[in-house]
Amino acid sequence: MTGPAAGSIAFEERYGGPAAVLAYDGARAVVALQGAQVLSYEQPGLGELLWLSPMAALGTGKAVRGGIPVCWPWFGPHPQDGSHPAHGLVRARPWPVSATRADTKGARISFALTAGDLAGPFWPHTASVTLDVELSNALTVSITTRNEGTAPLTLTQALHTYLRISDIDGVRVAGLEDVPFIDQLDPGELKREQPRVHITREVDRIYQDQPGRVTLIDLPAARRITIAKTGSTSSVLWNPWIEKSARLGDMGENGYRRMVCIETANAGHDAVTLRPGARHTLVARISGERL
Ligand code: TA6
Repeated sequence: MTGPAAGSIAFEERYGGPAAVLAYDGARAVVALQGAQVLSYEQPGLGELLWLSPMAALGTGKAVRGGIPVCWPWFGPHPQDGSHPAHGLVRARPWPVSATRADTKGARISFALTAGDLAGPFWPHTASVTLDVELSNALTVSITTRNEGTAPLTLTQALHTYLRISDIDGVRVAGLEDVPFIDQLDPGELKREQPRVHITREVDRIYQDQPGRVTLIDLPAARRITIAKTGSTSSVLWNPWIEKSARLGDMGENGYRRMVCIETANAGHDAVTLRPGARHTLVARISGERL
């Protein structure tokens, strides 16, 4: 008679850098200290749910493509100065571990960057950020921003999740039907698409005013992956397709066929403004199930 499942956390070297390996009841997640970036999430009976570049390497000074990169405190190009790094300040830097917990409920690791850690030429604000990764019967990632300054702070952000799929032609995305989106490939008027999304070319869309869950249905793999969320009113849907994948150089052979990004965000018109002393939390809960 075995007792209740117990969570565990071990620190190991992965992809050339330090990472935390969380385990619970047959599930496993790997979180790099660089970028507080989830690199892997395996669910029992379903296998790996996240896509990771075959060239993934930590410690290069560049963000690793894949898993769940953290885009903060801006999403995409810097709103005022394109010379700033895309997708913010924190996805390639070390995050200090602030807490860990492993018990019969699961395994959880917390990271924190203080306002002092973040101060610098690209970020003239006084704000801190924490990120929690919790493994239980799902993978829950939460990011909390605290405005510790005396002026309002406007924030865009995303948990830039790369989902692993069997093949791009066999998947559909549900939950975005008829939701207005910014087409990053053809900016201008908001667009809408009625049916479930079937990706047949490069897509780069910021869905707006979209607080609900998004589900990726993978027919050949007979599984669905659902991203439920709170504190987020944007979802970003991205697949680089053939030409952009070649330009990126770290997608691997036909990598575009094996991944879809469904990102839990506040971006585009959905920027968040925090009064002095206020805080905001965005949560993404990723879970898979058999069809
Ligand atoms: O989330 C979509 C996007 O903004 C795309 O425009 C593309 O740039 C992608 O992110 C990846 O960005 P990265 O800087 O990681 O190559």
